[in-house]
Amino acid sequence: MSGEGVSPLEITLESIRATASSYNLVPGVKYAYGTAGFRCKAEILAPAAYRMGLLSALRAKSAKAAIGVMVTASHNPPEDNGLKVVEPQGEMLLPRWENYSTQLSNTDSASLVEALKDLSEEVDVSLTSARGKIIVGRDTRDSGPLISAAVAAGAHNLQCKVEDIGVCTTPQLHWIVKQTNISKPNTIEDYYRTFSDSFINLYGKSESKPSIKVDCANGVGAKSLRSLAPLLSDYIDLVICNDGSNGKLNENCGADFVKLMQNAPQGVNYSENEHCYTIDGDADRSLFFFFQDHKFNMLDGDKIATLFAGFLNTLIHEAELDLSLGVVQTAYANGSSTSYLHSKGIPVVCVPTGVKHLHKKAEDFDVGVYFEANGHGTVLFSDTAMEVINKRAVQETRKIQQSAVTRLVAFTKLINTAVGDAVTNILAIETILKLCNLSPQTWNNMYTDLPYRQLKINIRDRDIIKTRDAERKISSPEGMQEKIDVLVSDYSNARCFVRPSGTENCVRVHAECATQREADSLAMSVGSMVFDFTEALHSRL
Ligand code: G16
Repeated sequence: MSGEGVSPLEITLESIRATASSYNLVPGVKYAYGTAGFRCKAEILAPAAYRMGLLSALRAKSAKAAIGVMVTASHNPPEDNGLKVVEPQGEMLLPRWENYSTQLSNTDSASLVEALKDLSEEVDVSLTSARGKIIVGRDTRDSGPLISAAVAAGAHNLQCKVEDIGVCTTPQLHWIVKQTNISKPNTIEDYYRTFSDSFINLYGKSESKPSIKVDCANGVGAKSLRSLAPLLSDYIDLVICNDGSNGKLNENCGADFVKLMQNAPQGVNYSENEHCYTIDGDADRSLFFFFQDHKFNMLDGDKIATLFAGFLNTLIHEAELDLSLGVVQTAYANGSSTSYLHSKGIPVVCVPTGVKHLHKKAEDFDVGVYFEANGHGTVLFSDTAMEVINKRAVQETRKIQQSAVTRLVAFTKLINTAVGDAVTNILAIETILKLCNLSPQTWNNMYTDLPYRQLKINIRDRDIIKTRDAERKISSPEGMQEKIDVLVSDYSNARCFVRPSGTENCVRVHAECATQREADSLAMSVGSMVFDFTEALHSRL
């Protein structure tokens, strides 16, 4: 349709009608914006990706800013893919817009124009309003270019500018979106320069140059570290393992595998006491590990949180700053980590799984340290904190206080505050270990993890399980929590919870006990109870 008398809105709607027919819904597929966006088999993702292009364009128009769309399924297998939408300040998509995303992604092509018109009214933004901008990035999956193109097609239908930055890590995209919206240097090269400069500034030279091994899960983290390594080569040797040249993404390696199996990734030839890390498929989580007397030791997100919180707490006290510091965890946090933080007088808050929940809660503190046990996390500094720290850095003349506040300023620059970043967190951990003269053993011995076991259980419909109390209890189906309580009561000092995954088609069981054998046994009994319970429910339907 063209010619005189045709309104810009009609032209826009017509272009949607024309494109939508190439992205019809797949019969029987229901999309949902889960723990971290959409995630499913890549072959069925394009219709949702196209609709997310439309929705992100609308979000960009409503925010009058750049919005990010990351095409990744992170820790999932190579045949999956997913979408994470990034808000203007680098945060996760707002809950209200998550709901719109789920609704729109399930709207058939014929109803799409009407649904968009309704949505534009609801959010009070014209579909033809001034152009917004979408920045699209993707991980290394083969399906990435196709899914990115579907996102771009949706955004173009709403005349939204699309900048495809190609293969990048999820945290790089978050950082680029944030930097773009505050008109600061915002290219991938700027990212490498910013964080390598910050690292060099705080880390300084050492007599010997340590070698640090990183299991990159055969994912995009390898690309990032390869770019960073030469910039840091006078200070540390970054040894990249599982770079994707000889192995499958997330298969027998990567942070999710290591955390779940409590074992070393394949493809890393370690030396005793060497600093090793494992990151996930899109490089937004990292775990530390080392071998001592050939024994594998993993320091997870909880240990990283205690390291960061302890370091920052000391600096805040030494600098005599009046700033609140707290740690945000989820139900997966090891009980020992929570007790340890309490014993140090550091407040701890528990929220449901998902970076979006932790990030939001961490904003309640001047300095909010948030980590999931699986390695997602970062540190947030409130505007007040930044003001206080930067002002004191200029005014302070006393030696100890000045040194502490100088380190604080430098640390704020080493952290990717937009979102948890596996790569910059590695640099921050290495810096703290060096400045505090901490060996992996000393760090690890700060507290001893309670033995735990995590299981994935496949049931017919994970959505029938609803939780409460930050996912520590089941609210429905009725009677299931009571059964868990009975099973837990057979063990001393035990806890166990069950929750539906928001990224995989399974429910997760987490059990923590006094011994590994008990944790294994409790997880197994709860897992099989959940399976039998839900099967019985289905047979009654
Ligand atoms: C995503 C989220 C994390 C969450 C993880 C597992 O991580 O960003 O917050 O812990 O999924 O979630 P669930 O247990 O609901 O499957 P990633 O690294 O896969 O993007």
